[in-house]
Amino acid sequence: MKRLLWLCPCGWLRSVAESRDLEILSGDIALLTRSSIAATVLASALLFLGPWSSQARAVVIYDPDGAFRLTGPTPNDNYFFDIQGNYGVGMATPIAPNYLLSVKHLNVPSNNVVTFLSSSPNAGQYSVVQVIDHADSDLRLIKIDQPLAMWADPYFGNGEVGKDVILTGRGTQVGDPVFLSGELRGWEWGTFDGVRSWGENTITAKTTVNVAGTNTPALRWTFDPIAGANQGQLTERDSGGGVFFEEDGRWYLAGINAAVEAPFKKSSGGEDIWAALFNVRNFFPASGPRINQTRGSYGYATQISAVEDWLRSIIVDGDLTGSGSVGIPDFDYFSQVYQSGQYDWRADLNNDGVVDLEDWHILVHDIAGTFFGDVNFDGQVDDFDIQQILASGKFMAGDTGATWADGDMNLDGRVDMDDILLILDSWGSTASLDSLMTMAAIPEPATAGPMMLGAGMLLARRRNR
Ligand SMILES: [Ca+2]
Ligand SMILES: [Ca+2]
Ligand SMILES: [Ca+2]
Repeated sequence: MKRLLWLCPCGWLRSVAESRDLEILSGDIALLTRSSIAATVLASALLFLGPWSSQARAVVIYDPDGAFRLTGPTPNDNYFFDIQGNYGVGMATPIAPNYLLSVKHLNVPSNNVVTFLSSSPNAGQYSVVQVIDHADSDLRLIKIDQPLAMWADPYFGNGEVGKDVILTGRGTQVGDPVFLSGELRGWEWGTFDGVRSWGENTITAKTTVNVAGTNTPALRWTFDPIAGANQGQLTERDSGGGVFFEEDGRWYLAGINAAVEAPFKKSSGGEDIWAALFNVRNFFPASGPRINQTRGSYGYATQISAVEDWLRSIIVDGDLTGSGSVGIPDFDYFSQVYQSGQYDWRADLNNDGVVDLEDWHILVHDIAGTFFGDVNFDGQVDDFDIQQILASGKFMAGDTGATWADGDMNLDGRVDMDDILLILDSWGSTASLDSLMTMAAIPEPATAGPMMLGAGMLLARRRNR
């Protein structure tokens, strides 16, 4: 493979001259994909050598302008490009209907916008109404004015190291190859064009990097010379792009692109080389002694799991639909989450790792400030609620997909005596017990008797408290 790289005419690599005024580990960064370059080189070489069957990456390989990045589609039905918005020259990733994560160091004005691709379920432009910068990392939380259709699950576990990840960004084209003592070591950062790209890598360490004046908790990977694996590295202006991995069939946002190791010098005090190197041995860093290790350059993303408490303190507020208030739509959303059995961190209101009826109680009582049975959401549990339940016609009708407004209080899709028990527990002083008894008497005689008895027992219990 390396021999083929050597033999290859490399005239296809773009020659770029661009001013570089970035500081180490604080510049805007971008992404290029090494193996696609290697594959292109290999393909070029093989074309001279004999018949060549095209590969899936051909669309990238043979694009004359961005030929050496994977510019799409991304894996999983373009998920990674659909879910992210453009923010300044970088990107932002939503983690709730109305909150996105990006980076401080892009210095995007606070009144900016986030724009999604027209192909995305989130398609359109959203106004930023608030930015909240994290005090001890490069992260910026962005609040927008309208709820999105799709967002990512942030990763709050402890298992990042060893995970294969998807890197995403909007960075530069690929520049000139970089040689040291005649040996290919990587490629310079090319022209910035804002085109999105993606690649793959593996998280190898948790560390901290100095970005935006903070010691940012970070996930680290290396740009390894692995052909055919979409091995990616960040370059200029990929800041804010998401780093994702899959676990148990679900994709998680593990990090936000923050920094990349650059520049390098061929001699102490020599010219800065802004490049993605797959072997940094015998180069000099921006300052300091010659690097003795044989390794790829490092890339870094801010570790989302390190800021879980911060995110929860802002986002986990019961407004599950991102409407700006808490009400029946949030109850219905919670019901969907609960019934699906899937974990939604925003619905885990007591932060115990599960979404269950304890969270439901917190949402209805503590956050929304109402009671089970207040189906018309006026703060009272009374005759009007019972009338609404009766009018919906779902009482004792089996599993009808009933919602809060129908009278389903325990989130099983039915309106039955289990719900009546919950309603009895919050029965208001203005309510008429007759209406509740009328309701409980509706079923056929065969079942009405025990139910009446049950209701009577509960009422007795309640009075005795
Ligand atoms: Ca919980
Ligand atoms: Ca009510
Ligand atoms: Ca129910």
